[in-house]
Amino acid sequence: LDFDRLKRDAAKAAVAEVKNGMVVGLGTGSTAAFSITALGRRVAQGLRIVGIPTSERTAAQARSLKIPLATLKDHPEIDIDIDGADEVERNTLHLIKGMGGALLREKIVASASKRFLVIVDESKLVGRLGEKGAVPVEAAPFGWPVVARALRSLNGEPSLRLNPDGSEFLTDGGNYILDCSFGPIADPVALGREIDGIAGVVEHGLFLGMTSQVIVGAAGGVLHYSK
Ligand code: A5P
Repeated sequence: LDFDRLKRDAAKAAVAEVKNGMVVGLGTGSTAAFSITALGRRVAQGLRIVGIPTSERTAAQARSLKIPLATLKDHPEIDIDIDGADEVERNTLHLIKGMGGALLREKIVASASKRFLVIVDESKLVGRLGEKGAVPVEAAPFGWPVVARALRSLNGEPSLRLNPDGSEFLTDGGNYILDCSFGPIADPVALGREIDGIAGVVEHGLFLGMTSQVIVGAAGGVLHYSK
């Protein structure tokens, strides 16, 4: 399967929903990057929008395509947010996000959006969150060992995210990421609440009850899931 093609198909379908005058949340990651490319093309053809980027990387891409950018101070309410995900739970549309490290800004932007469109290729659909990967947990550098210990007591296996050179990975907010494996998560809402309750946790990658629609690039064509 050509996953880039599937990601691009999903991204294009999402960008078709953007209309003149909208405030648009710009996601982060390889799938979201295709949506920003598609949006840049529409802006070049005369579409008038402003984008709120969810990472420095996304802001740089948007600037290079001359997509006008703004901040949450200008627009605390966003019309539509288009972003990728690492796992999508089929029945609930709950998500795991943050393998790209942008989860904090991504969650703020998604929470401020009237519509949150999630774009994925079909490999991201799961029966249970946690089936494939870890839950990224953003932690204040001062407190990360305490956060790691608390995550272990929730039966997670946290591992501090490192750069290829062995230094600690830093988020745009200057925090660390603990990638925490839980295996298949029976009750994501309860787990999310427990993680939220740990002092030193800045944010976690469980995006629960936030999704408006999932647009899936699949070999047989684009699929739309909403609740
Ligand atoms: C970034 O922090 C993430 O939440 C991404 O949205 C997620 O990791 C999906 O990325 P890909 O589209 O590159 O798989």
